[in-house]
Amino acid sequence: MSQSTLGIVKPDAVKAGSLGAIVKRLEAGDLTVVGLKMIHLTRELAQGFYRVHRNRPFFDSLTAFMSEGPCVVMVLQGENAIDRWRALLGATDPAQAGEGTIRKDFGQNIERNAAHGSDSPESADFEIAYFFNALELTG
Ligand code: 3AN
Repeated sequence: MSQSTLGIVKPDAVKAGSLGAIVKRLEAGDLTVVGLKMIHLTRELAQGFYRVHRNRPFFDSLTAFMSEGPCVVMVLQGENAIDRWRALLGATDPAQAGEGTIRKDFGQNIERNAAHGSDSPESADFEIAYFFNALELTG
């Protein structure tokens, strides 16, 4: 079943110049980019995006990080895209992530972990609509 998922190349990875390498990984993994833009999130937009984590101890630090510089948000499509993108990302904590995964190779720590992927179809629907309207998506 073809699915859509939201990917973010986070501010740490954009600043490090890893955007192209990360996009190359997902294209090599047979995911198709159907929407993409670079944005500099405000603190409020980051808080809204991560609202499910609002009561977690890392919420303030996470939303400060996500608004510290530009990030790239993208919609990825393909068979089973949600799980396949998360497999390419690896575990949330780069120290636990498998060899050859994006977070292992580009992440610094559990917060500054290079990239994001939706974790369920419901999250993907919310997250894609948070950043994109229909005119900005080609698929
Ligand atoms: P994932 O992005 O792997 O689905 P979530 O949804 O549990 O992980 O966490 C969302 C984001 O919050 C992570 N990508 C990471 O940047 C940050 N995060 C998660 N757990 C921690 C933690 N214990 N300390 C700091 N930041 C965290």
